[in-house]
Amino acid sequence: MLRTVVLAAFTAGMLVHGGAAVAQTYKSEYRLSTVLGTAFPWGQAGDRWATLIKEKTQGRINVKQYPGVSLVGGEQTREFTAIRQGVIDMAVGSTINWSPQIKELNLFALPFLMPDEKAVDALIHGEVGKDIFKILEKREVVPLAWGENGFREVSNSKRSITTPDDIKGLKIRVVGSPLFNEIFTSLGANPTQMSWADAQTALASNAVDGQENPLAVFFASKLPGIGQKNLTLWHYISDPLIFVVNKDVWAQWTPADRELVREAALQAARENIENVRQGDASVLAQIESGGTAVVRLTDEQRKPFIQATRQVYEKWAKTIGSDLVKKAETAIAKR
Ligand code: X2X
Repeated sequence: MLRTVVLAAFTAGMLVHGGAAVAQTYKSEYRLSTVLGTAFPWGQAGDRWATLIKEKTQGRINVKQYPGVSLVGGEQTREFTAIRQGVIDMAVGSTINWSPQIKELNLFALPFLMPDEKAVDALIHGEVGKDIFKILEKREVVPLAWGENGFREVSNSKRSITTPDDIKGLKIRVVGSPLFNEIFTSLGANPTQMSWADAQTALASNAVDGQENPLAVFFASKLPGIGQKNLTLWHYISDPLIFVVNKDVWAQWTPADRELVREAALQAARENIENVRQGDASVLAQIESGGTAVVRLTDEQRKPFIQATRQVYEKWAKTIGSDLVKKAETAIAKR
């Protein structure tokens, strides 16, 4: 019904008033959800997408960003459901946060699957990325582009981590799917699941000892200032971001505007990935000069971590789908 009205308005608008008639059928504001705000590459990505949409559509589509997943009261693992329900119109969301609803997204959290940025690119810009977009389309959202939160490194307030033994007994905050609990349990740690908002309070009060997040998040959240003085670069997983639009919202827009929203997403996502990757070196330098002890694991030092988590990897590969995991492993081997 709505679609018919929009199309009719579009046709009439084309014939009679140029683009003007179209705008009347659009919402006055589209709500864009992100977990992090503009102090972080993730929030900047959402902000940039919104700005580009406004520019490209000459104001026909007006997007407002809601950071802190405030549209779902900060409960980031409920974001995907809220997009489907139309509580959220569009999002730049993390594979981790949506993985409780879409089991295939756990792929990116298989421990030590992606050793470097080229491996990430082999997935998101290859067949695997296309397969996952098809899965999202079946779940009634419109996926437009892949961005990046980044490689997740582990920090804690107690001691340097260079071997799995060092992580034993540490209380580590994790998020998202049960896969994270299993990874940290396999390493002998004591994982506890909570939202990012709660995590910062828990870290500050020493209710938990550690956490894992990309360098840009660690730094801009000022975690060293709340006692997170030990950081280990182990590159165990990288969390891609996905730019999506609710399917009914998408259907409201004219084909020409949809194309502009897609172009805007692709551009914002490209810039986001560049920002994260180019920013990492300077962020790391600032972390180190601020007094955080940084351990860089060598390939040799990573091996016992890979071994310790291997059973979890194999178990979850079946949950995710062995074909998809094999496709990912092959794409990474060929990178
Ligand atoms: O909660 C986290 O750790 C964060 C901010 O990285 C995500 O939303 C996945």
